[in-house]
Amino acid sequence: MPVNVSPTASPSGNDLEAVARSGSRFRRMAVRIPTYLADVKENPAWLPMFMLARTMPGRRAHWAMSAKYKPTAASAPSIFGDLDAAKIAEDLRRDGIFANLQLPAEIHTEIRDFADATPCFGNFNRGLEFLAPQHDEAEATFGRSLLSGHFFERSLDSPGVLAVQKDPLLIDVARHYLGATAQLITTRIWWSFPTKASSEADRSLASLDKFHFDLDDWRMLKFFFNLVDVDEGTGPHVFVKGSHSRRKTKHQYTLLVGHPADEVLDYYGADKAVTLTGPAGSGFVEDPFGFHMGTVPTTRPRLMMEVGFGVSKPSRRRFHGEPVIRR
Ligand SMILES: O=C(O)CCC(=O)C(=O)O
Repeated sequence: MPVNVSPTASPSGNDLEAVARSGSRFRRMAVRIPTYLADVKENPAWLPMFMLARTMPGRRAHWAMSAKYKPTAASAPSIFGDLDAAKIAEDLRRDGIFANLQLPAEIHTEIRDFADATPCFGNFNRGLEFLAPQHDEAEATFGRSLLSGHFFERSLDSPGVLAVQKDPLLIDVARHYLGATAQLITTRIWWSFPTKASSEADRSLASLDKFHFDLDDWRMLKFFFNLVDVDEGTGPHVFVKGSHSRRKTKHQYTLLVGHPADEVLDYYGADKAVTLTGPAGSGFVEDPFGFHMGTVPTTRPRLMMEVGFGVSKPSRRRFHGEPVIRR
């Protein structure tokens, strides 16, 4: 069954705004500075991308210069069945999102079992290692709330994760949308947990409860899969349709990628925000230059998978979602 794309009723604009406004602008930028420095050190070409890819003229120029994809052979068989990559890319160009993917049961079940049995790292911190079913005990042991649990490079120890990452539909859609140079830049699985007192910095690091756009490459595409049943209480992903292709000037000429919910919803349309609930295995693909966010689960943990594509050399550290830790 596909993911449900419903206009976002919850969390409400007001709730979102209250969360998105917490934390000063300087604090929000300061949190990211070590990440920026590490990125420019690893790849100096990151800097022009970081400055210009947020502007519509910069993006359009880069897109215009890119090599177009000309498929030569028929698509190879896919675990997603008979989906048309060119048609999905068309939907992506119009809406910024396509939400009708479903993983076979044996694949999402294997990944779920793997994620229950393999230790993850809390709040992106390799010092906070625990098993997801023991989340409450881990919070007590570490004496702090654990909002997320990442697997980093361990993600690739799951055969199900590898099967999804390598599926021919993904690269086919990515090439149709991003052009001939599309390449894999991320593969990660992670938990988000209901937790009593997460900090604004932890939520910001986990991309939760704040509309933002991604700026890890000139052009990107991300496939996401809900690996457990996701409803309103499980911290669903939210995407603002159409926000990938038109941009308020203020959202182009700023260093901040996160913006208050009222500002985002007023400009791009509250009716354009869709909440991606759905059964285990449901998935969607989005252009993450569009405004999006995860939300903090309130009832049950969410297990999520992401496979990302870009057009530049991938960052070694970000490949499995690892930010620079500020501790
Ligand atoms: O947890 C989520 O659903 C959001 C993830 C996200 O914002 C991202 O990967 O950029």
